[in-house]
Amino acid sequence: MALSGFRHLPGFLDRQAQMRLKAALDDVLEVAPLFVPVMPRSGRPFSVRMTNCGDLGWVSDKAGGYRYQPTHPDTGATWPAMPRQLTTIWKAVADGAPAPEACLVNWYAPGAKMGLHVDRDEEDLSAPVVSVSLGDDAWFRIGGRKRGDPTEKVLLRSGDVLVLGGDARLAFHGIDRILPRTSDLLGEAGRINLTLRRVRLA
Ligand code: MD3
Ligand code: FE
Repeated sequence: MALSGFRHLPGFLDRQAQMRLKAALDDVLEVAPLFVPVMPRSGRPFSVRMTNCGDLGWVSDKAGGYRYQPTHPDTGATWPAMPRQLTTIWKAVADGAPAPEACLVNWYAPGAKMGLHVDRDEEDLSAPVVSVSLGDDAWFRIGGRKRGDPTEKVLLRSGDVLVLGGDARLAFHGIDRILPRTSDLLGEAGRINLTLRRVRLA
């Protein structure tokens, strides 16, 4: 892997830690149901459903585009607090970056994917993004700073953590596909990815 700031920590969470995190997320989902984000201008829906926890959440709709806001786009309620397990993971791997403000929860049903993109809606682009995978395996793809740069694929499994800092922070990346029923953690086919992010400058 040519990108210096890319760290893959396979099996960072053991099965018990994954189950505890899943239980905490069930509480988040009860208060902040999954919504369908829609692309700016085209109005095309994402195949991934989303919600958030923490002070800020990432949302997207046709009129307002990509942004962070303190409230759920459908219910208008403030996002639920970030579970303690997540701030603990951030402290362990984020190299002293200021506290995370947003946790984007991505839900992949079988067939859902996420095209190659760069995450740059955050004001603080010096903090890493920390990703936690739960449930079915997925093929993650990461390239370079330019869309045409060569890419590599990495299999992400339940309990894996990724740290995307340095060069990797502004790299193109996406999810090609999930491998339904490769994990029994969620009790149904699908995958959850959590991304912890610092949004504003500290
Ligand atoms: C590399 N999520 O939410 S996580 C996203 O599995 C996103 O749901 C994917 O891309 C998922 O924006 C990939 C790994 C990841 C997350 C953020 C990154 C890789 C990243 C930000 C910059 C570079
Ligand atoms: Fe991303």
